[in-house]
Amino acid sequence: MEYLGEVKQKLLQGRFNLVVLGEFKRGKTTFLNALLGADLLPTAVVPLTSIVTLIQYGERISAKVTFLDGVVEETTLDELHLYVTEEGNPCNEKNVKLVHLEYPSPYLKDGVVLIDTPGVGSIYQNNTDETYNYLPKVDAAIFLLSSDQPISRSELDFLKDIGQYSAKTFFILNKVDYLTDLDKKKALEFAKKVLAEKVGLEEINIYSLSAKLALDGKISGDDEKIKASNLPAFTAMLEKFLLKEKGRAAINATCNKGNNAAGELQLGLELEMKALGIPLEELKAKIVLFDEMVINLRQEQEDNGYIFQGEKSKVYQELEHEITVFQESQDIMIVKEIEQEY
Ligand SMILES: Nc1nc2c(ncn2[C@@H]2O[C@H](COP(=O)(O)OP(=O)(O)O)[C@@H](O)[C@H]2O)c(=O)[nH]1
Ligand SMILES: [Mg+2]
Repeated sequence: MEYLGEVKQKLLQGRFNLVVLGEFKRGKTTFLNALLGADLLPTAVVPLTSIVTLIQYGERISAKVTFLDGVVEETTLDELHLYVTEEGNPCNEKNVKLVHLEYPSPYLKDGVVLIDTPGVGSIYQNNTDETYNYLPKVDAAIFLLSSDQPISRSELDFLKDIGQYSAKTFFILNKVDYLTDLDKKKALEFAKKVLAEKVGLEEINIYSLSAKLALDGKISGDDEKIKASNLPAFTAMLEKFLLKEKGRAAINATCNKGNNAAGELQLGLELEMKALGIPLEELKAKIVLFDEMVINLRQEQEDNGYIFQGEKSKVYQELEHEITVFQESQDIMIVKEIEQEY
């Protein structure tokens, strides 16, 4: 519930969290680097990103590490891997909470915060936890699928969870440099079909691209590579979205968060009512027992009454009998005495 305060703060400051999500090794970090046009964040063939990294606008490049105890330290891009990767910071032994980067990219203007997450599904549970913990802060998501891997069960489950928070989710089918043009088309159609069927998404914005090719092209200034990567089709759409729909999406995402908070409250209340309901049930059972006891007591009282009445009349009868016997004996004695006298 406490995150509602954070959400309000974010809305007031005009911040918009655009979070890159997906399973590990789908190319999330490579894609962010390609979008920003520089080798900023470390990438690798093994599950690498272990810490959430926020990239905000800044006139000059800077990097800050926030630790779990609240301490903030400046660092450099070269040393970033010591904090944000599973290799440099195994199981987050350095107790890093977040990493903030500042970078002068036009995508980051107007309060856009690009966020790299460790992703889900790797053997490192702490990476999945980090990503899940970040979901409530998502305004819009860029979800990466990879064309060399079929969509997995955990990706589909994760997508259902994202839908509760994100106002808009863009899909990227990455690593299409592995495919021929015909296969690209087939892979794209297949991904769309699976997402529609399994996640129930009606409107799917899915772009096939090669983050690796785009990054190579941007670093080497090779326009042909950039064009072949298909990144420009995605960035054209993203720019339009950030310019025109970002505000509405931020409000929708805030509404989603409000709904979730209300849902949590309702669940809490239901649980509380249930907890109250247990003694109530017990009380009801006790009342039934009590009523039964009262009925039994009444019956016993009635029975005792009958017994008492019976006993009473028995005593009367005996008394009457004794009186009669006494009377008769007295009569006889009186008659005898009278006879003796006269
Ligand atoms: N062939 C190819 N490899 C890619 C592409 N994008 C990323 N990779 C590689 O996939 C591996 C994982 O990338 P990374 O960005 O670290 O994935 P993350 O775990 O999702 O952040 C790295 O070896 C990247 O070089 C791509 O478009 N094509
Ligand atoms: Mg990564």
